Amino acid sequence: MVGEKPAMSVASALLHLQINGWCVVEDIIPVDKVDAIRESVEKTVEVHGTYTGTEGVGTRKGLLAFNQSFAPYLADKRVLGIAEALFGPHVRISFTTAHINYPGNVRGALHADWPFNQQNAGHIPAPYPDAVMHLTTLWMLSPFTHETGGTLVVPGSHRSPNNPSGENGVHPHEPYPTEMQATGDAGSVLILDSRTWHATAPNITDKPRVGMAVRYAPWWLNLDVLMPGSEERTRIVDETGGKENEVAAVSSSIYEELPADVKPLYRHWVR
Ligand SMILES: O=C(O)CCC(=O)C(=O)O
Repeated sequence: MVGEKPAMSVASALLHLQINGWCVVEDIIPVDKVDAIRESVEKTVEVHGTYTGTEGVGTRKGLLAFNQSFAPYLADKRVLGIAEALFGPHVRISFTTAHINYPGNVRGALHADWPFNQQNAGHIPAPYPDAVMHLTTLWMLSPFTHETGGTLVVPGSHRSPNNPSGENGVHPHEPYPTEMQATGDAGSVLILDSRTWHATAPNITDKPRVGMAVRYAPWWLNLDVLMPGSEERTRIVDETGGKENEVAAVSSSIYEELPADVKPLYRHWVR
C-alpha cells in the first residue's frame, strides 16, 4: 500500500546488523496481546524485581522462570531466523530480563552486552575479534520513543574491538556524538549485535517504559558462568569476587508448558 512501510525481511535485518549493528523489527507481538504482557511483566518486577545500577530502572533477570506470558513469541521466525542465519541451527536463549525505566530514571552507562562487557567476570577480553557471537533483542512492551526512553545506540560501534565498559577512551556517561535513539511501537523488537554500544535513556513521561531483553546465543558459546551454582560460576565469579549476571534455571514443570518451538531454545537451562 502507498506510504506503508514494508515489513523488515530477515535479509534486510542482516544487512542492517552487518553495517549498523542494530535494527528494529515491527509487529512481533500482536497489538491485541502486548498490553496484557506488559502488565504481567510490570507485576513480576513489582513482586520479584530489583533495581539495576541505574537509578530509576527496575529489572528481573531470568524472567522466564517467573513469567511465561511472552513465551509464545520467542521463536518467531522474524527474530529467531536472524539468529539462525548468523549462528546456524541449535541457537539457545541465554537471558530473558525485564527492564523498566520508571518515570524520571537517569541515563545509563554506554556499554556492550555480555560477553563483551568488560566489567563482567565472564567476558571476552578486549581486543575481541570482529565476529558476531551473541544477539541482544530488546522487546518493546510499551512504545519506545524519545520521551519514554527508547534505547540509545551507536551505529557501527559493533566493529570496534572494545567498548566503553573497557576503558576504551569513551566516557560511558557522556552522550556519544553519533548516538541515535531506537524507537518503535509496542510489540516491536530492537535487535542488536551484542557488541553494539548502547545505553538506557531517560524516561521523561509519567508512565513506565517497559522493555524486555532476550539474548540469543550460538550453541558453542559457554553460558555456564550465568548458571547459579555451576562449577564455572564458582570458579569465575564466586572465588574471584567478580560481578556477573545470574540467570535463574527453568524448572521442568515450566519447561514442559513451553510452546514446542521454544523448548529447543531452553532445554540447556532446565534444572
Ligand atoms: O532497556 C534499555 O533500553 C537498555 C537495556 C540495556 O542496556 C541492556 O539490556 O543491556
